[in-house]
Amino acid sequence: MKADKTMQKPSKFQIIGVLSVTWLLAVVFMYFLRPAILPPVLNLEVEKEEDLLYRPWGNEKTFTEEGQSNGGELEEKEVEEEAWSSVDACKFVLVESIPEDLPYLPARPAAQPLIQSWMELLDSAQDSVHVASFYWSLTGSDIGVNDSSSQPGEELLEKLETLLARNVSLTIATSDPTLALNSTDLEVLMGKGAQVRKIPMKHLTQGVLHSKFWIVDMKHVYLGSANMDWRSLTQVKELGIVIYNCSSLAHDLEKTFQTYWILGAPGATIPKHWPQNYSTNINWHQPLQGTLDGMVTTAYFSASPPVLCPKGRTRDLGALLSLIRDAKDFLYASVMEYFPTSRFQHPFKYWPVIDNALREAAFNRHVPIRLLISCGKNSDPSMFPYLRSLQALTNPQANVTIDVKIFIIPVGNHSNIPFSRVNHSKYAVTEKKAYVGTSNWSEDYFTNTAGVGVIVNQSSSDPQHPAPTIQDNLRGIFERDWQSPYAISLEKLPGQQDCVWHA
Ligand SMILES: *[C@@H]1O[C@H](CO)[C@@H](O)[C@H](O)[C@H]1NC(C)=O
Ligand SMILES: *[C@@H]1O[C@H](CO)[C@@H](O)[C@H](O)[C@H]1NC(C)=O
Ligand SMILES: *[C@@H]1O[C@H](CO)[C@@H](O)[C@H](O)[C@H]1NC(C)=O
Ligand SMILES: *[C@@H]1O[C@H](CO)[C@@H](O)[C@H](O)[C@H]1NC(C)=O
Ligand SMILES: *[C@@H]1O[C@H](CO)[C@@H](O)[C@H](O)[C@H]1NC(C)=O
Ligand SMILES: *[C@@H]1O[C@H](CO)[C@@H](O)[C@H](O)[C@H]1NC(C)=O
Ligand SMILES: *[C@@H]1O[C@H](CO)[C@@H](O)[C@H](O)[C@H]1NC(C)=O
Ligand SMILES: *[C@@H]1O[C@H](CO)[C@@H](O)[C@H](O)[C@H]1NC(C)=O
Ligand SMILES: *[C@@H]1O[C@H](CO)[C@@H](O)[C@H](O)[C@H]1NC(C)=O
Ligand SMILES: CC(=O)N[C@H]1CO[C@H](CO)[C@@H](O)[C@@H]1O
Repeated sequence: MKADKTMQKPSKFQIIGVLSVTWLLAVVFMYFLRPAILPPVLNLEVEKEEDLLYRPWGNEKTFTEEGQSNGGELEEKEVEEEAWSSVDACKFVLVESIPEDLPYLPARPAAQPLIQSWMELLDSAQDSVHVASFYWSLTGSDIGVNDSSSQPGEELLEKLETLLARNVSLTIATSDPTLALNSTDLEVLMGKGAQVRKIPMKHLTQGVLHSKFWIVDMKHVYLGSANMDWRSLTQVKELGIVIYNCSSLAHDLEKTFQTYWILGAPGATIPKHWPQNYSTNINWHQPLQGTLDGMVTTAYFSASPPVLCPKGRTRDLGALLSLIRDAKDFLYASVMEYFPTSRFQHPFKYWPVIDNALREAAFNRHVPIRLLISCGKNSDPSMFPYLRSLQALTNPQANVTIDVKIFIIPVGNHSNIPFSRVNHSKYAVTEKKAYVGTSNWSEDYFTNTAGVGVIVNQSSSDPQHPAPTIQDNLRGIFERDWQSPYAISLEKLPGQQDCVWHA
């Protein structure tokens, strides 16, 4: 991989001539030699949307505008240095929140209750807790609601305060501006010694910090759809993953946390080149790999937007597209919103990157696809035509299947609680991999918004006694929801309460 090395170090040579020669050589390599040596599925970390729009799967494009390697490339030596640490057990557990009063959702299969896992993580903390969250709103009074379902959130806030009393440090990165204008959670915690930085993502990228993850004692990790919001514990459907006893992945995610932290310093700007110590060599090309309980696990984190991906970090979009491209037997995805457009940049722009990948998987490779999308009182009904368009591709004669269902959580007697009773999960699962992320599937989430994802592949190392893998468990949860009475087909949408279905 000699040419790759040349690509990684051009910044050392300031002479333009050298740069262009290197670039030319590299282009020659990328276009003519590399496809011959490497498998044809490597074009994941695509730099420019034009590439995605017009040549989604064709060419190898691994340069950023600065002419730097996109960092997916690795040197064997580096990889050895960061091999799965021998003390790491790395146990992966799915966690979820189910809104109160869903009597027809089967009790099994189920992931661990999120609130229980969060409380246990905080109880176990001895040294440090790092939290990245879009916003904080852990008490009912934040939004003027007096409801018993806010209690778990309030208990969580108290638990965080006791953490500080136990001399466990608490470091928080959150988005600025915030949604939760009335919340005093952060002031309360700062008063007790928490370190807090508000990351001005609007100023930096015209986006928000939408990531939601925890790093506990630099060895346990939580990542998922839940905000630090009491409604995420009792009123919103959420899905996440906890990785226990895994310092290698915790240290890796900490690098992403540090990208936020540094941008929260007064006057900070996004570095053109992130310093070397923010780089990673745990990524799509080279996930971490380990064996525990007879299970071989590979895993890596992805991040967005691209400007917050130092060298080596796989972009969230690339991770998602690779998952779709790899799928063979099935692809099931649950997302809150589905728009093949931009959502926040005006005028809205068509952005069929994920849409095309789904259609391609269904049409070219006959992968059966199921999408479970949420609808609540605050949903935007203009997404339904896009979903109907996807579903219209279904053609049994051609063995093409794209099924869409809408998950509607009955509001019931919870109408006093605004912006809740929706499915907020964001995950996808194939026979090969599980992806748990924080992004809605529309353009902005991948181009301006800070988000993270984790991609896990497990396989049983003991074919005699195969234990269920993360993919099996996530598929089970998806099927539970898909077959529940809360999942409504697009045709039956008109007339449904608790969902804004009028297009
Ligand atoms: C802030 O609190 C006031 C008083 O409780 C309430 O009326 C208002 O709706 C709250 N604002 C938000 C954004 O929740
Ligand atoms: C909240 O509601 C309970 C009963 O539902 C009541 O006892 C309590 O006083 C209320 N608290 C506030 C702050 O209104
Ligand atoms: C916390 O640290 C402070 C200062 O180092 C010390 O005085 C105090 O005893 C510690 N408290 C606990 C519970 O360890
Ligand atoms: C993490 O490791 C500790 C110490 O080896 C062990 O006691 C604990 O059960 C492990 N946690 C999980 C969730 O496996
Ligand atoms: C990288 O090194 C700088 C300078 O020592 C330090 O301030 C920063 O926190 C480090 N970043 C990471 C991700 O380790
Ligand atoms: C449809 O495609 C799937 C996936 O390639 C394949 O397993 C299945 O046998 C095909 N069915 C028919 C009827 O061709
Ligand atoms: C809300 O409805 C659920 C069942 O639909 C019921 O169990 C619960 O008691 C009700 N709560 C209130 C406050 O009415
Ligand atoms: C998803 O999109 C909706 C509508 O644009 C937005 O309100 C919500 O915050 C987004 N994301 C989350 C929380 O994933
Ligand atoms: C998943 O892991 C197994 C064994 O660890 C490996 O053989 C397989 O190639 C992996 N699959 C993917 C899609 O990475
Ligand atoms: C608790 C939570 O994250 N709620 C979100 C539900 O979805 C709405 C948008 O429909 C968001 O604004 C809320 O933040």
